[in-house]
Amino acid sequence: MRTLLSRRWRSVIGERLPRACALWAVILHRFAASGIVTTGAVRQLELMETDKSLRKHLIELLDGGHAHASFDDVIADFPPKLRGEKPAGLPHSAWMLLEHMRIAQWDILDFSRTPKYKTLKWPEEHWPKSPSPPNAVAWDKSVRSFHRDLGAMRKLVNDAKTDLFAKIPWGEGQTILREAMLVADHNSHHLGQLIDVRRLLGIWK
Ligand code: NI
Repeated sequence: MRTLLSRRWRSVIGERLPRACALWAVILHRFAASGIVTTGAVRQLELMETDKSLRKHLIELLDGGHAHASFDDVIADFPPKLRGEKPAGLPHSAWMLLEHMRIAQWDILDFSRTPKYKTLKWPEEHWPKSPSPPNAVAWDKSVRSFHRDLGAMRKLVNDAKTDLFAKIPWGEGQTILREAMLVADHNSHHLGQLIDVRRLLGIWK
């Protein structure tokens, strides 16, 4: 069907409006129904809204804390003298879990963005050698690195130029979508263990 708008204006509506709010979806649907804009432009808008929504959900998943305690809730006020303690019956201290989370997250981020990515050796390069941190500076450094790498993963996911579904060229079928979910999943798993450690040490609220 011939539309009432010129090709130029149809392309402006098709390309620029998708960046505007979802209300345009409703308005454009009306326009499409009356033939003012093409259904292709509406489809493009819907795809962009879906893409935006998926990125938003992934960021929420990475941030955690919606259905359980957040990283900061568990780590922030961890008493220095208990950071190397393995509670009876559990295999890990808080330091071991914190470092393992940091390393794994770094590893996944590194794989996601580095063509020359090199696999870490399991398990020796995934866990710290000692159950206790060498000092409080090392603990703080690990926490800061964790935040920095999580921020980098969020940025990668939030970047409209990142194709969440494209196969990572140096991988074996993995996508950024999969890697972001893996980070969130791995963090959530070990955060639960950290809460158990705190509970058994008598320092969980
Ligand atoms: Ni793990």
